[in-house]
Amino acid sequence: MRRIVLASHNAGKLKEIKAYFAPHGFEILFAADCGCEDVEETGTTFIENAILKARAVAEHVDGSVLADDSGLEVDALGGAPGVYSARYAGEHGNNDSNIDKLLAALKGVPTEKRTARFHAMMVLMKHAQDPAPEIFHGVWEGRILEARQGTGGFGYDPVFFAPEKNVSAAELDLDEKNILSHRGKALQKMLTSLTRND
Ligand code: ITT
Repeated sequence: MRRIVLASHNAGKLKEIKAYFAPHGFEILFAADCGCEDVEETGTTFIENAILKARAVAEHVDGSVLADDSGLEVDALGGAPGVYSARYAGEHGNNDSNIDKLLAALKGVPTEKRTARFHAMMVLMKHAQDPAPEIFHGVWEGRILEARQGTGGFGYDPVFFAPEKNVSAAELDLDEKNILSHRGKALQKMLTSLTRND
């Protein structure tokens, strides 16, 4: 069993990443359970923030650390909320207010102009001084609905329309979301890399 510490305090991410790796013999530990504090995300790009998060946790634990910096890029909003996705409406992690703000910002924008995508930038660091962390990027193309649909997932899932299935991301089960999502695609690249020499 190989162990990887996830440098995240987001339970939604942990659930998806754990489920993805479980059949492949990887145990994913939550940084929150290792007593690691949340680091301030001062970067203006996903990659900067992912590296900051991974390094902060790697300084406190032995072994590999994985960080996931992710977010939503909405074309009609010039790429917002982007790296500010978790705190778009002010309070970090308030999914309900974030969605309300997004729907208000897109009020009156026609369906064809509501295009958006999720990004997941994953950084795998062997230790805090690792000069060459591995980077895996996944993208999920879709559009923003006019109202919430479904109760699964987390974050913006209820308003993210997944064209592959004609439903919102919150109407997919965990395994379906992991096949289609930005996170699932980044994890697939990571798994390929981790198992290349097995
Ligand atoms: P950690 O930094 O502790 O990992 P966080 O929630 O602060 O948790 P980010 O800074 O990467 O993480 O922000 C990601 C935000 O983007 C997240 O809070 C959601 O609002 C949104 N997001 C990312 N992936 C998502 C997904 O699969 N479904 C819905 N929303 C997602």
